[in-house]
Amino acid sequence: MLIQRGSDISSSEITPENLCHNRREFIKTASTVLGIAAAGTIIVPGCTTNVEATGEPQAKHGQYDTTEKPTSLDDIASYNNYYEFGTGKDDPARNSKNFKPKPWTVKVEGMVKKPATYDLDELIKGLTTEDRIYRMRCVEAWSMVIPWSGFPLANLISRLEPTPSAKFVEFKTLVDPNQYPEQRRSFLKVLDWPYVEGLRMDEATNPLAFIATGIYGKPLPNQNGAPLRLVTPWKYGFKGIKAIVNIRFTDKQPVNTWQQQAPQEYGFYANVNPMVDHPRWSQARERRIGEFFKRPTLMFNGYADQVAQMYSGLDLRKNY
Ligand SMILES: Nc1nc2c(c(=O)[nH]1)N[C@H]1C(S)=C(S)[C@@H](COP(=O)(O)O)O[C@H]1N2
Ligand SMILES: [Mo]
Repeated sequence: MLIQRGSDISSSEITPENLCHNRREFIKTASTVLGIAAAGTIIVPGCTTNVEATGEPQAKHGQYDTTEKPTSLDDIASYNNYYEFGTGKDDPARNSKNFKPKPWTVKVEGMVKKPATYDLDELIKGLTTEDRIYRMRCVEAWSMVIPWSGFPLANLISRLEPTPSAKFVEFKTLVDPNQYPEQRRSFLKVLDWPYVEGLRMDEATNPLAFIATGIYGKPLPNQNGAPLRLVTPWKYGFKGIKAIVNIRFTDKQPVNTWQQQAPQEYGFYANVNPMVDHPRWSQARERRIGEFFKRPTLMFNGYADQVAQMYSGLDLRKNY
């Protein structure tokens, strides 16, 4: 199989893009030199996105960050898939205004040395927060570039100490009909609740697998999965389960929600693959939100260098 490598991504506009993406450094420097309080919105010349300078110490441009222009916070937080709040793209923003991401508990269970119901603050206390600017490719053939903050899933997993028998990790979203309008329906349900996702253990501990708690250096908007959601940028967006309340370690491959819903259309792996079309549409191209023309979709969403080796023995046509 031909695998397009991350380094093949067009670098035509790398200079202006770099200028924008080194904006944190730019803002810090500008703030110091010009004596601007590092708090308001600073518009970096030549960048089309307004950038918030939070005054928080920010990590440097990291090895996993894309240099592409991030999608605006406005688009990231107003064009969503979160069926618990409704199936329209604007339903999550509208219907999640009163959602309560705090207090929050996460139940850790299964093949793990430290099973417990943790308060979220306690669960993630001491984990170092990082920024990751990742592409996100929805199976519906649109994409965004999102500057997440959070921590590698591997760091959380290692503190929970799964036993050697654990081969997969399964996640579940909150069930709360008081907060999620779609969970109040007793017939014509759009999905079976809770929303479930899973990863093989090697995928879950791959350095790219990330738990996001923020976007653009601010807490995660409710519509994007507050207070914590999974991010696996080489997989279709539906693997990125939101508002996680349950983490279970198991030796059996989990049945994720979309696979259970339509097994002929969605599988467990959901690796981005431009050569395997969805039964009802092509996956060869995608529309970047905010852009007009479609662009080619890259194998593993451009992350082949980091993830391809995990699937070397796997027929990616069968294991879609
Ligand atoms: N609980 C839950 N998680 C979910 C979904 C959902 O409907 N419910 N939708 C998924 C899909 S299809 C996508 S593309 C991403 C969208 O994430 P975003 O709204 O933050 O861009 O969330 C994923 N996580
Ligand atoms: Mo999606």
